[in-house]
Amino acid sequence: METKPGEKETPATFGGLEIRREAWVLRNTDDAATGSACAEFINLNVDQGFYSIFFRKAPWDVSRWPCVSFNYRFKQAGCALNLSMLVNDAMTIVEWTNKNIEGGYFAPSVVGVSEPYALQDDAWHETSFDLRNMLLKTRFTNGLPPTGLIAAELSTWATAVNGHGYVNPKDARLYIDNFTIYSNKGKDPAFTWSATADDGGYAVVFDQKPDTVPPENVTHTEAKASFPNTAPGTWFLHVRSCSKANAWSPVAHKKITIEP
Ligand SMILES: [Ca+2]
Repeated sequence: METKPGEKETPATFGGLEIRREAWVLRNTDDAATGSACAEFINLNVDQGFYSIFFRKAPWDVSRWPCVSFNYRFKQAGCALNLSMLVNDAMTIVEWTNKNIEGGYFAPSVVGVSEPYALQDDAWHETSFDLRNMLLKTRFTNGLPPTGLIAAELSTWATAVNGHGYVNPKDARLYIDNFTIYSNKGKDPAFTWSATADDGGYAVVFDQKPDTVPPENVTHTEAKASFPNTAPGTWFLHVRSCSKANAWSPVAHKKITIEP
């Protein structure tokens, strides 16, 4: 099924966050990078398990939507996972937790690393990669194929770290939030965030510094902000909420990149 420009995908057309092989995926409402829930990936097998969950099964146009990002939290150390997908029907691997073994099964399919290699320290982190750039630097150094670039079946897939097969701990837990496929093109960024009934307003700053703390003045009364005609570069949104009793929250930061 295809969506029209501007139309939002439904869960049916998205076809994501579902079981692929030897793993469970659940909705977890006890933890979240943002909001009130995340997805929980559970490894079912102790030896040689695939620990494979689809992030997104349905195809998408990589030239139009080249970038992928998500937040993650490993509850334990020791997982070895690739990000696996098909690009124009060929197996394509983005390394995530570690480098693949030289001469190993996945090595010929590696197009890049979702940098830096994943931190497995029971804290939330964000990772992102530009799949189109990776393909231009590896598989299509003479230019992209005229038929275009179609990716599908993006999932986790166990890999080996020491030549002895898959090594993810039995019952390993991995939390995922804010999975997004997107483009860095476009100069009119717009944001929304989760509001609570107790919010009286928000202090919002949009600048090019990572750690700005907005002063305690309400600049926005609704949980949204847009910044038309923003110049190319790396930008940061900084938001604090002010409760109806006039208590200010800590700052939330969100980084975005705008390509020329
Ligand atoms: Ca969430």
